[in-house]
Amino acid sequence: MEIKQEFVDGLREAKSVVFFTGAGISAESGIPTFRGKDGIWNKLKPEELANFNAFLKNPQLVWEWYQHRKQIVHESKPNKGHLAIAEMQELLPEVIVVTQNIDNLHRRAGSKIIYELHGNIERNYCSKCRTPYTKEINLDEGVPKCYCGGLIRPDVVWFGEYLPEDEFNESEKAARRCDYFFVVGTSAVVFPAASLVYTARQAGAFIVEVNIEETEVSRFADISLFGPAGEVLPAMISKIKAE
Ligand code: BV8
Ligand code: ZN
Repeated sequence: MEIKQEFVDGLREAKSVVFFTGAGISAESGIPTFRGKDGIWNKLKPEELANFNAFLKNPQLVWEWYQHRKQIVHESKPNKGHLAIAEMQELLPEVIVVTQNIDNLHRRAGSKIIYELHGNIERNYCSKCRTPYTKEINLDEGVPKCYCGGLIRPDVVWFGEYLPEDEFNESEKAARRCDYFFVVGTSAVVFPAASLVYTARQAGAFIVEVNIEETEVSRFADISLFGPAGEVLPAMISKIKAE
């Protein structure tokens, strides 16, 4: 993948940059993506797991799936792609992360402004009264319940559920304001999150795709940098830093 000097020169002058990320940026941390060849949906269909009715039908199964994924996240650490995005904060005036990921790796990498569109696997709340639930989850005692009797659920956005309003509104504002909108490691098939790419493009942002293969976004991107995010983003950083 070749990173053109004129692109780097332009990026150096950027006032605001958004990194819109998906499961692909965490792949090199050992967290399986959703739709790739090793994707987790291949084994388990989203309809069966990532929706509220599936949860009501079989809360134990859905909880086991999230506890399994949380285990993987706890054994993972931010990779060079996450770290490069965090480092961009020292090089440019405003760097905003808008992520579909629930793995908390951008925060652990040191990114400061992060909008989590699909929630965070470390947080839970009561499905009835919505009170946050901060106790340790231990499924040996069965599915955790709130004092009100409601089932405790992970604080993630399931299919058919609305995205957190503030996070999405702030993300739309950032997409409208930025000079560069990076689309990193996402198949861009899940809406309304993916609509941010088109919002940014309509507002005149330079769209940069970072992926290992073509996606829905490729034909809209001003440039596509094909390669693993953990290689492409650090390479871009070193070019920005080189005089
Ligand atoms: C909504 C939960 C309004 C947390 C996820 C029918 C009824 C209701 C809604 C719909 C419907 N039909 C369509 C919809 C809309 C639906 C949707 O978009 N469906 C799609 C699949 C068609 N959206 C919703 O339901 C949303 N809510 O619309 O509410 C509403 C309300 C009521 C009624 C109607 C409408 C909610 C969507 C959120 C769903 N929750 N996750 C969790 O368990 O994780 S989605 C899931 O997909 C994750 O959040 C994930 O982040 C997201 C997107 O996937 P990606 O991150 O892109 O991952 P993927 O594997 O797909 O791609 C990885 C990419 O990385 C690939 O391109 C690969 O090439 C690349 N890659 C791999 N390795 C690397 C790499 N790139 C770089 N470097 C590497 N090393
Ligand atoms: Zn409750």
